[in-house]
Amino acid sequence: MKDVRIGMVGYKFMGKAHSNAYRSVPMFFPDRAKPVMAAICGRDESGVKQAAEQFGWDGYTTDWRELIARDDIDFIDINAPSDAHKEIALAAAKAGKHIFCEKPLALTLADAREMLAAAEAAGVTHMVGFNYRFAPAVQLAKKLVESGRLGRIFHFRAWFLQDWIIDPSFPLVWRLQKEVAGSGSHGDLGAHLIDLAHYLVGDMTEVIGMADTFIKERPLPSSMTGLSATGTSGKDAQTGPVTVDDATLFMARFASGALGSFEATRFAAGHRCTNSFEINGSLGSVKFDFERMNELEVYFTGDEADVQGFRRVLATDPAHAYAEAWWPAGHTIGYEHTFIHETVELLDALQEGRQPVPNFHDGVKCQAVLEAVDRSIEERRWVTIAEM
Ligand code: SOE
Repeated sequence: MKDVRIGMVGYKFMGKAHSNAYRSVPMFFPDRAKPVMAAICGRDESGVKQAAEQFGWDGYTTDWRELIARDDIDFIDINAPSDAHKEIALAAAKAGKHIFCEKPLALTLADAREMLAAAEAAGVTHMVGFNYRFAPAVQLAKKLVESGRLGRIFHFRAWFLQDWIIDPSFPLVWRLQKEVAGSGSHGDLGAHLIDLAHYLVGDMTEVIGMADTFIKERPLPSSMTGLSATGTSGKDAQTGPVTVDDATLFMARFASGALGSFEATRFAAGHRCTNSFEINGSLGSVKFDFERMNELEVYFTGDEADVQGFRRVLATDPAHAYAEAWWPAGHTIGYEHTFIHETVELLDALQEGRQPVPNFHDGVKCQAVLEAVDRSIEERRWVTIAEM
């Protein structure tokens, strides 16, 4: 089995999560191809050098074009801010490199389609980073839906709640600037919910939404990393407009006939990373909450009347996806494992000469729903996905 040599663009929050995944695969999935951490790229030389040393990369550069030009690099991992995705992906495809790109795939649906077309024309492998699919409890939900054990699906109800920008003095980081992030809670958090809905229940046909930006002006940042930042203050204080949504809610109809409701917000006090969904079918229901990501609550209508109720299934048994690679049953796993499993899917796909799932098709599908919701808000009407 051939080693897979990686060049990675971006080294902050997602860069750390991906680096950890590359380092962990050989230890926990030794039968897979080995990811070789060839080089990383970032704009700030001292920052990228320090990250290369800390995360264990063989080298670093401040110019992503250098990574793409290298013959000894097989695939490019793009986890820089969203406005950088398209240019790097197009150049990588042109050079025949396989591509892994963080979500949301692009700033617009048109850009996402261009990225997919370029990857397909080049015949390269493409993957998009919807990591929550890879939680074993989510895979169990998928299995229960797909095998028909929940019966006909009536409802998909999902909410992704965070609270890290409630303070009006929290600075205007890149995630709050439309030209860099594309959108706010909608593209950052809603994108995950949309992808989970596609994965678990299938395509949507129409949507209608509402959104708001509660804090419209914020201090400019003086420094930021991950989700933490400090703002300019005192005599240096400067502010700028928030150009993305703080919260977006929408309703959807699925092609299967199921009804969906979605809520993404960064203003839900006390909720740090509540990525949750519930699916209700004619034979039962499931409930997932990422903050308790090892568990899936399951209810079956067929249970005896005297023991009916939701049961808590701990998805750590050998019966559950990826569980055997980790610890004895009941010994739980965490956020970082979703990225490790995602990497295993990418490596398997490369090995088997197929596209991984989720790939740029899924990225485009998600982007179409994101944009349909935006259009429905602007035009105050139901928007069909077919018209996008
Ligand atoms: C920040 O809102 C963030 O880290 C998102 O960017 C991720 O995609 C999500 O998984 C958790 O929250």
